[in-house]
Amino acid sequence: MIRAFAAIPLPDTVRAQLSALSLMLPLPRPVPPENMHVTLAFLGEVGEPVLEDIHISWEAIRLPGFTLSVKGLGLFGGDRPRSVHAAIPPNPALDRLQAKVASAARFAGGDVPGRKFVPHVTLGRFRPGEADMMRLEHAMLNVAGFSAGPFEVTGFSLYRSHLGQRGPLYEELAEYPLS
Ligand code: 3AM
Repeated sequence: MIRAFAAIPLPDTVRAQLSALSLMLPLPRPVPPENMHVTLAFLGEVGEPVLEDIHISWEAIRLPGFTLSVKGLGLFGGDRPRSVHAAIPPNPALDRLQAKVASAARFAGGDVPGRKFVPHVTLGRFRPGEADMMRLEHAMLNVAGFSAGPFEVTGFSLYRSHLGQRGPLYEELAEYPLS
């Protein structure tokens, strides 16, 4: 079984900006810049034959490239925050791509969670009680005006996630260019 997901890789310049941003936040486990991306569809643990079918379905996607920006910060988890992210303003082309990637994967036999798509770049994750939320939210207010981009999105990729004690390691398995 392969733990896999689809995501938009970010330009080095944007990852450097996001990395500098995350240094301003008291994050117990910041996401390293090489792991920063915009997740489109999480596939979970998937068998190789299904992953191959999903790969073929993603190769058939024909959609135009578009521009993307990053603006502001947010928390996921409601009353029990579990991650902090840089937000992505509403972007119909991104929504269209995400819907296509998710529906193609489901049609090919993938089990993609049906939760609402909230585009973001995760900067840090934490278990309950692991982060000092007062300090974190104060620091987030200080950098609330953060923005990066716009930059061109020219494709998305299939990643394998290797879970390790030092955090996940993402291996790019395939690239899917947008026209
Ligand atoms: O980088 P982000 O946070 O956007 O949160 C995980 C990460 O996305 C997400 O898949 C991406 C690569 O690991 N992920 C992990 N487990 C998940 C799950 N059970 C999940 N997304 C949905 N359901």
